[in-house]
Amino acid sequence: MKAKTFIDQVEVLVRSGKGGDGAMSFRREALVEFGGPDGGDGGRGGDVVFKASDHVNSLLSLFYDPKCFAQDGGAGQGQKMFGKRGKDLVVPVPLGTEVYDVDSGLLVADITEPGQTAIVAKGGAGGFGNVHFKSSVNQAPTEHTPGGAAEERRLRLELKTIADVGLLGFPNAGKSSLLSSLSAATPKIASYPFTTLNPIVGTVVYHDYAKIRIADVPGIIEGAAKGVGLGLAFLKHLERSHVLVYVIDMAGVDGREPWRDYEVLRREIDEYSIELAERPSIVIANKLDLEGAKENLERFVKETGVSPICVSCETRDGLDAVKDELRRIVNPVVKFHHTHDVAPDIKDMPDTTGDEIPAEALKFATFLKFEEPKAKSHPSRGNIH
Ligand SMILES: Nc1nc2c(ncn2[C@@H]2O[C@H](COP(=O)(O)OP(=O)(O)OP(=O)(O)O)[C@@H](O)[C@H]2O)c(=O)[nH]1
Ligand SMILES: [Mg+2]
Repeated sequence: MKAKTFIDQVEVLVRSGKGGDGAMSFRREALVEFGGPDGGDGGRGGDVVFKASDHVNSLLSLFYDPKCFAQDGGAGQGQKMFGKRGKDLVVPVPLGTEVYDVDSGLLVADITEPGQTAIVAKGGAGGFGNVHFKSSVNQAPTEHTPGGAAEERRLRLELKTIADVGLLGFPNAGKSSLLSSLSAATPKIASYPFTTLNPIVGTVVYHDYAKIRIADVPGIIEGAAKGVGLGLAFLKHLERSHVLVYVIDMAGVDGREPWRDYEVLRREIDEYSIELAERPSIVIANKLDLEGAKENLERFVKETGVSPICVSCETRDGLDAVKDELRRIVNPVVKFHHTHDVAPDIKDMPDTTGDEIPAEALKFATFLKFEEPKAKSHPSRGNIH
C-alpha cells in the first residue's frame, strides 16, 4: 500500500488536563502551636490548543496520531505548596483548517491567519486548598475542593486550502505547468492524467512585492460531480479562492475539443456549487505553441463566446498578461513594512552620491537601527576615592 502523504479531513479526540485537587493540611512545627491550615491549591489543567503553522500543509500527523491529550494539573500539598500547572498541548495545524464538533456539528474554530491559535479544550481549574477557607470563625478549616474536570470532545478537522486564485481544468491541461511558470512552486508535471493528486499552492510575486497565492488542484473530468475520476471532493480547496482560472488545452492533445472541455467544466462546477460558479473567473487557453491550437482558438471563441488569454507554458508567451489580469481582479495589498503599506517611489527620493543614505529614505528603513554607539563605561573610575 502506498503511504499517504496528504490528508485533508481527519477526526480527532481532544482532552484537556484535569485540574489538580486542593490539599488539606495543617502546619506542624516544633514550638508553633495551632499552626493553621497550609494546604495549597491544585494546579490548573493544560489546554489543548490548535495553532496555525506554516510548516505543516496537511493533517497527516493528526491522521496517524489522532489523540490530543493535555497534561493534568498537579495536586496542591502541605506547606502552602501549590500544584504544578498542567502543560498545554499545542498542536500545529495548516492554515485553512476548519474545526467542527462532531456531536453538535458546529464550527468550533476556523484557522485562517498565520500564528492564529484556538483553545479547543479548556483545562480544568485547580481546586482550592484548605488555606483558602480560613476565617475568623473557622481557624482550622478542613474544607478543600477537587480540581475542575477535564474537557473531552471529538473534533472533525477539515482543511480548505487558502489561496487567492484556484486553477481548474481537465487532466493534462497544463495547470501544474502554469503554476510552475508563474511561481516558484515545483509541482510534478507529466503527460499522463491525474499527475497532481493533492492541492499545491504557489505564490506569484510582483515587482513591487505584491503577492498572490495560486492553488493547483487535481484535474476534473466529465461526471466528476457524480464521483467519476477523483470526483469533486478536492474542489473544497477552491472554496476559499476569490478567482477561478479555467485552464483549457487549446491544442486538444489527447483528442479533446477545447470548447466542449470548457462547457463540461462549467457544468461540473455549476453542479458542485452555484456560489463557486458565480465567482469571478478568467479563461486561459494553453499550449498555443502546438499545432492546431490557433484554429481551435477561433472555433472556441465562436462556440463559447469567450475570449481567453492565450498562453504557452512551453514558450512562456502570455504569462505576463495572466499575471496582470490576476492582479487586476485580486487587487492584493502591498505589505511593505509594518508601518508603510505603500512602497516609496524611487523617483521621489533626493539625489545622492551613494556615500550616504538620504534622510528621506531612512524614514522607510525603520528596520535599520541607527543608534549612537554607547560610550564605554570605565568601571574603575567610579571606584577611585
Ligand atoms: N507544448 C506544450 N506542452 C505543454 C504546455 N503546458 C503543459 N504542457 C505539457 O502538458 C502535459 C501536462 O501538463 P501538466 O502541467 O502536468 O498538466 P496538469 O493540468 O497539471 O495535469 P494533471 O495534474 O494530470 O491534472 C505535460 O507533458 C506538459 O509538459 C504548453 O504550453 N505547451
Ligand atoms: Mg497537475
